[in-house]
Amino acid sequence: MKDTILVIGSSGQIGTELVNELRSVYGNSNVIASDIRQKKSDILVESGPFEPLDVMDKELLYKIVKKYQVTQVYLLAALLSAKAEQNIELAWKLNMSSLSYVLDLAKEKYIKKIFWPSSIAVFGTTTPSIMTPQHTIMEPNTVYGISKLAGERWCEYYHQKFKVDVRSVRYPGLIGWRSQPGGGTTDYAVHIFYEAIKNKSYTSFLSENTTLPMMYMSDAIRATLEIMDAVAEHIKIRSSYNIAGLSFSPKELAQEIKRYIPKFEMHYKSDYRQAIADSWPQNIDDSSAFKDWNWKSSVNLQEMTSDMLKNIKKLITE
Ligand code: AKB
Repeated sequence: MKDTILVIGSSGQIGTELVNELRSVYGNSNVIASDIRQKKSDILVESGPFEPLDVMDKELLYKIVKKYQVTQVYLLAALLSAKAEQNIELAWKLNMSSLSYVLDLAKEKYIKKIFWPSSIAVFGTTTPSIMTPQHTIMEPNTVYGISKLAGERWCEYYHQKFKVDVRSVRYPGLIGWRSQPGGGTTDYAVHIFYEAIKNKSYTSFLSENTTLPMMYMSDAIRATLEIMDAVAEHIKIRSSYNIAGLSFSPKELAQEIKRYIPKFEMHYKSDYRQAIADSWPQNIDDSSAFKDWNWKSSVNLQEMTSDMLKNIKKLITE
């Protein structure tokens, strides 16, 4: 049987790119984009089906799944780390009920496969921060991190008890030019490029030496498709896999941008997001993902910087 895919949260940073990629693999009409908001002049709406959906509306979710006979769900809707701290009830409710509804869809055999992203936010200040292992101390102190850790436990539970085929990676901060991030602690690493091109200056809300795990969007999309394509028996970890890409500080990124824009000036003014970043690892050991499904990142800091600058310049001048 042909697969029909529902992407929940399709207007967000990952969704925008993932829907395009999935449509090129599965065909436009077999990938249903859905989001609570629909972007104006949204390319995703023009290239294939779009359904407005508040994922906390369980009835509507079930209706859409039945209408299109959906077989796979990519659940990307979530409140990210910084925004979640400002609305803890909504963050907990949205992040947990969406996952619980989608896991139940698979348990009740409406769908066959789920992708649900976890995050490096599952780690906390007591986690070893250098080459953070796959299995380690996990005591997150943000509502986002707590919801992702709880989500990981639910995924493993549903896999063990009900044979639900759910797959997950712990995304680092994601950097891409096709869409803007919203409400994360790692968002500075995208905003900096727009400000460098437009104003030749940027004020970072994280301090200069705050090193965090990051990843270029092309690698993140490839990781997502590769884990979903892998043979089920190879996916030994049903909570979520560590995946690593790049690792850099605001200062190192600024230095790299300066190679292309020599007049670029970087300033620092930390805010509440600094404490969140300080609780996260600096870099990640992703050897389990490599061993089980052959994961390997491919984009380095130099390649990412030049690609971001080239494409954002084009976007701004178009
Ligand atoms: C965030 O900053 O909240 C996200 C994440 C690391 O999950 N980008």
